[in-house]
Amino acid sequence: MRSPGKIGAVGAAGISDDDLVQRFENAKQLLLFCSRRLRCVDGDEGRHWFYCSLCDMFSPIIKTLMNTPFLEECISVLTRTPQTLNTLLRDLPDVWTTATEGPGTWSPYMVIQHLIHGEKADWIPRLSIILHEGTKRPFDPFDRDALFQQTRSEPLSSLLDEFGALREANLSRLHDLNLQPEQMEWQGTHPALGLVTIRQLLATWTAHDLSHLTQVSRVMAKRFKHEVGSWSQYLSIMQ
Ligand code: NI
Repeated sequence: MRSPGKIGAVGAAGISDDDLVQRFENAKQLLLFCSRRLRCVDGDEGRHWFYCSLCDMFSPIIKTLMNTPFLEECISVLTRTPQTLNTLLRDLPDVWTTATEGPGTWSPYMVIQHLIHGEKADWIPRLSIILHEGTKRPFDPFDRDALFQQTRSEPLSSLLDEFGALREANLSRLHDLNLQPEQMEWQGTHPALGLVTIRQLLATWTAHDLSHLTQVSRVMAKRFKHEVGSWSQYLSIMQ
């Protein structure tokens, strides 16, 4: 294995255009097959060197390819959300999972219903519309209250299972799409917001998970707003 220091020397010595093109192609292959194992080890004008532990080799990556780490950042959170909610909520007494912040607000149970709806109707379907129809066809409106019109009676554990299975299937589809860096800027038409990009859609999918994790924690904490007494003023989540 060559050391990062030696790679710096290779870069300083310069390489032919043909060699650079070949290395660039190698880098793209690395990104396709080994993106979880890539580690940035050096950088210089317009290029970053990456080391892949699977291939035991280094490759230069032109900065325009740096979108793929963004995709990995999204996937690293999106993968964890079902297990985070599972750990937090499964088998909790119903008083925690059915609590709300008052009339018209959601309980943790309802948040899971909403996340299930998003997996079915929002993220991947909208990504698919952008990929296949671009800006021509606006996304179908996402009715965030529609699912609550049909009351679901199954236990929360079933909903957690369903959310986990849907998320796993959607991340598998995302992986199979093999999105290329330039596709991150492809645009679609949101019915209310107008033009949005694939990059923004994926970032929103990720931040939306984190937003609802915050919501679940807040709803649960507020059950004890009065129980904590004067300490309430020290807990920002109670405000
Ligand atoms: Ni939401």
